[in-house]
Amino acid sequence: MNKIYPFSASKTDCHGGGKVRKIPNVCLPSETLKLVPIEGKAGTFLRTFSSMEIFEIFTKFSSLSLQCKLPLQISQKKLLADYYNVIKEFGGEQHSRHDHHDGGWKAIGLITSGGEVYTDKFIHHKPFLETPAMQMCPYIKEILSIIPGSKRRVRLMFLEPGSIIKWHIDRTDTIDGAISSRFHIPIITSSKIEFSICHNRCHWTPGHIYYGDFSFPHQVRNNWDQRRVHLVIDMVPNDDLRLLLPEAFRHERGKREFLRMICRNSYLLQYQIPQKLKKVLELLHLH
Ligand SMILES: O=C(O)CCC(=O)C(=O)O
Repeated sequence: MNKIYPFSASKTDCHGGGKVRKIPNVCLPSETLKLVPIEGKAGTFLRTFSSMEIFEIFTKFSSLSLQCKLPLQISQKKLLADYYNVIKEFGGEQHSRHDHHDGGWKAIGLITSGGEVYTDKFIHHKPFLETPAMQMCPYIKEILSIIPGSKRRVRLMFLEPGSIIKWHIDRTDTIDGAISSRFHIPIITSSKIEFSICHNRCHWTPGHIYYGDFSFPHQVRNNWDQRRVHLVIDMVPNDDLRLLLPEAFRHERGKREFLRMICRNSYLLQYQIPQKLKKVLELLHLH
């Protein structure tokens, strides 16, 4: 964590003809400047905020919750059995948003636009269909049948050891909208994974279904020495689905809408615009 060290110095350190004189701090020679850590509550506060992104500070200040658990129990054993069936036949293919990861983010599609295992984008006029990999997942089919509403993409998603999913936003992935909402069921994971949606630290564990609002900036770091595996289910938002979320979470919709706009703009300024400018400069340099 970053340390905050304001400059401070003694007022009697500057010497003039052997006699110690009191002079203002501004003319002290640099070797007399000392770094003093700020202690107490102010120090803790500054250290915490200096290590955060601006959008994290907004959601932390307003105590905005962007994740919750659904009241449904999942059998970890049955889910693992489906996963092992699938990986006997299929490997993962890299996520097509290469700007969002370092190469270690992969997926096997169980429901995709068009029904091909390795299509991870929505293709206009191609409906969401089960892929051949879904035939190996009797338990996942059972889970999907108890979550109310239409399914969009359903994927087994991997994050390889040491890999990173960089801060990014998925604009339309929110239960507050009308297009898509994302649910995760961890299959293989560890407490060493660092997963954040703005300032919310997501310690998601197997045996549960979680909702996360991925329309806010989020990132994942796999600091573990094994592959992290999640089942990721994208659903068309609907009221039955919303009723599965805790009441307090549902009631924060207005607050989320306001902060979503602020966090998106902060993300654009901090990440997206500089990245785009860099690309333009690289192109100009090449030609
Ligand atoms: O795998 C995760 O936990 C993050 C997922 C993610 O970044 C995404 O779905 O856009």
